Amino acid sequence: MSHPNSSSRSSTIKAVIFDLDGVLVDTARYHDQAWEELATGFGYALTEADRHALKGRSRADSLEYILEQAGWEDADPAQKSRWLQAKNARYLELVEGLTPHDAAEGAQDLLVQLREAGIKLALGSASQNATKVLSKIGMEGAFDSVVDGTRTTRSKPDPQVFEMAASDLGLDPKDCLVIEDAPAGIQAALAGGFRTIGLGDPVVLAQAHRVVASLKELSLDQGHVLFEI
Ligand code: B16
Ligand code: MG
Repeated sequence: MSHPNSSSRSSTIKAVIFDLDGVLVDTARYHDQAWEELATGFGYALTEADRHALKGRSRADSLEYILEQAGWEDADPAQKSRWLQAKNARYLELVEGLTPHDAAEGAQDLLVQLREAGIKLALGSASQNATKVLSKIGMEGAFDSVVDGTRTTRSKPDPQVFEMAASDLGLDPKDCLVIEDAPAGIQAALAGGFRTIGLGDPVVLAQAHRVVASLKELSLDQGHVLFEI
């Protein structure tokens, strides 16, 4: 049975748009840790559901979400700004030691295979630290388009980040595949008319056209059919 979001005629994709944190590199855990330390300061313990909800959201939206959960939504804007700076400073400390060895398993091979197959590559990340992280893992210059939190004005689950990437590439969303680890990212891609692969838990990412546990499962050696969703 086809996915409810599948078009009746599937065609081979022309571009893959990669999320960064949690897809190309396991920095999602560093975002989690930095938010957890901050929230502990309010006396709020992040839950597993909070972690999933925070993934893929912008820094400012993430803080609003946590403050709402903690009952602190009326916090002073100047204090919010200090918290955002503190969270980012902690995140930057945590990613400081990243090297190309920290790239997700199978990521580098997949980028090379896609490039050799003539498929365009883009990054679609909410992070304002994306170029720094890309450079640390040796992926600067690997993409035809980089859309990150320094370019977007709307946070996932809004499709803006992926729409900008498709526009940069001159492609229609239906010809692009988005690979995401966050429910908000899958929702964003579906809202924009993209095809989707979720990376992670099939229950959490049930809305995706397909879910894999590792990028290694997406080798083109297994045939282009993998991308004909
Ligand atoms: P920053 P992605 C997202 O990156 C993260 O998933 C999310 O947890 C984070 O809050 C957001 O970037 C903003 O990151 O604070 O570095 O600007 O998954 O969209 O690549
Ligand atoms: Mg992510």
